[in-house]
Formats: sequence, C-alpha cells, structure tokens
Amino acid sequence: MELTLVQGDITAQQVDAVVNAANSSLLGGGGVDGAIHRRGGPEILAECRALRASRYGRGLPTGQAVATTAGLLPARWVIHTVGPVWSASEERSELLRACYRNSLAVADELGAASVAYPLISAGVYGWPVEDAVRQALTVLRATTPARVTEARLVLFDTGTYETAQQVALRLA
Ligand code: AR6
Repeated sequence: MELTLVQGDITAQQVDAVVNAANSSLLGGGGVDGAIHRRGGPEILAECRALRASRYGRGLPTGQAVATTAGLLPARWVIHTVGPVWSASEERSELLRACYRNSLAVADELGAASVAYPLISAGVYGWPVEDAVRQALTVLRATTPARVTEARLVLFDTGTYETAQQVALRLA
C-alpha cells in the first residue's frame, strides 16, 4: 500500500473513502466532522442517525469505525471513527492506533482502493501533533490490506504538514 502525506482539506480529496474524526454520538461536531457534514449534506447525518437507532444505540465506541455514504463529497464512503481524547496521565495510544487500523479494515471490506485520513485526535481532542503522526504512520506502514492500494494522510495546515514530513523521515 502506498502511503502519502498531503496538505489540504479532507472534504476535497478524490478518493474512494474519507475517514471522519467523529465523536461517539455520530451526530456531528466541529473540525473535520463539521466540514464533512457541511460539504457532504444531510444524507450522511441521516445514515448516522439510522446507525444510532440500530447497531450503535449507545454510540460508536472509541477506536471503532463504521461507514456511511459520502453524500455530496467526491468520495464514495465516509468511514466514521472516534479517536481518544488526549490524556497526559493515561496511555491511550492503542485506541488511536485502533482508529487507523479499524478504518482501514472497513475500507478494505467495502472494496475501496484509496482512503484519506485526517490527523485523528490532533484537533479538539488535543493529541500532540508529532505523536499523532507517529501513531498514524506506524499503523499504516505496518498494514497490508487486500484491496486498499493508497492511504493518504491529509494535514490541514502548513505547520502540521511540515511536522508530518519530518516525522515520516525520522521513521524511515
Ligand atoms: N481537512 C483536514 N484536516 C482538518 C480539517 C479539514 N477540513 N479541519 C480540521 N482538520 P478535529 P479530533 C484537522 O478537531 O481532534 C469534532 O467536534 C485539525 O487541524 O477535527 O479527533 C468531533 O465531532 C486537526 O489536525 O478532530 C469530535 O467531537 C485534525 O484535523 C472532535 O471534534 C483533527 O482535528 C474530534 O476531535
């Protein structure tokens, strides 16, 4: 699987599946979640509500992933995942890695060839950017899915993109 770093807006990515940094409610929020629902339109929220009424009555647990339509986005699917809130006193990295791993597994099951990820947990949820990139790249480099041939990590601003490039070089 090819792994690329891109600076840009996750909602503009021409890929089969876009990952949403959602919250357990699946009913929207700010950051990536807000942008995806705004640009993707009401069809996404309708499917999220249906998931809450069926499989996820108590919400989507942290670290898990579930797909809906991508509505009006260029992608075909949105894969919603819930990152952990950063904690200085508790080790939650495994949950963050689970987000990348489980989203990739869902994409693979759907038959997606390309997947775009935001930097999960690194915004509202407060995860330090460098470590968030390290966790993302570690999982994505170690996984060999059957059908996904491209994973793209989309960094919103220049500073985050440059940090991500440095982390990638150090991991190489
Ligand atoms: N495209 C790409 N990256 C973006 C975009 C965008 N349009 N907008 C923000 N980012 P966040 P979290 C970056 O806060 O930390 C929501 O309210 C952002 O700069 O979207 O997992 C949910 O409903 C940061 O680097 O996600 C949850 O309640 C990264 O994407 C909560 O926030 C993730 O920031 C989830 O918080």
